[in-house]
Amino acid sequence: MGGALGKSESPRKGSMPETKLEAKMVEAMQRRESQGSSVKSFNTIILKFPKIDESLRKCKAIFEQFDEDSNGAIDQEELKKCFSKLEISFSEEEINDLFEACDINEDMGMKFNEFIVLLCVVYLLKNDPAALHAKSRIGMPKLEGTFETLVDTFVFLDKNKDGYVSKNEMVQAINETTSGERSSGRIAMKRFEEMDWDKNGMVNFKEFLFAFTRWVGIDEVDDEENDEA
Ligand SMILES: [Ca+2]
Ligand SMILES: [Ca+2]
Ligand SMILES: [Ca+2]
Repeated sequence: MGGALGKSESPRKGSMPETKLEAKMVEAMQRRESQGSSVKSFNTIILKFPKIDESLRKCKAIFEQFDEDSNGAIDQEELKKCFSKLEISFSEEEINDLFEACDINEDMGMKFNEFIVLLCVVYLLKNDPAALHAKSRIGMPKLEGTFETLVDTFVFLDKNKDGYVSKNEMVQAINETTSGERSSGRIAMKRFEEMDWDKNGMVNFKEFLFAFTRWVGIDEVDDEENDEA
């Protein structure tokens, strides 16, 4: 592992929000972080993987419902209809920003894993005090429990509550779990590198979610059906 010496936790390098949407995401995350996390260890999260996986897969029906032309992806128009049906009130600009942010393979469509990430980001953003009275934030009460678990996990990992998970924080979380096993540092690094896909040393909530869908194996299932490349 490269010499990770020097300044402990060098402050906020690379952690400035790059887009308006990311700034909002960080703000919403920090608001949520002030409420703390019920997650006690990384292990408890791993134990929840199968349940989270199952719940997210049920999302497939929703996905198919909104993929009106059944081409395996939700395009911008389909997404707008989806939002209006779920009564998620976002401006046109916000929807476009979200779409762009979650379309990581840049094919102008939300594939299943991208759609899940998008919904979960929406869930986070809708955690505003004004909406607290609402029972359901995005019109899918069953899924929202799973989304909350994912948010809670991120809150657990983000020790300094700046809205990003740094490499050090990931190492810390894994070390707490496996108390001093020699392999744990390497596992933490590997997990972190899987999450930090733009390699700037910081993981935001969106990156975390994409990694998560990969860990539970959701993108694979989706890819089998779409073999245009
Ligand atoms: Ca479609
Ligand atoms: Ca895409
Ligand atoms: Ca952090």
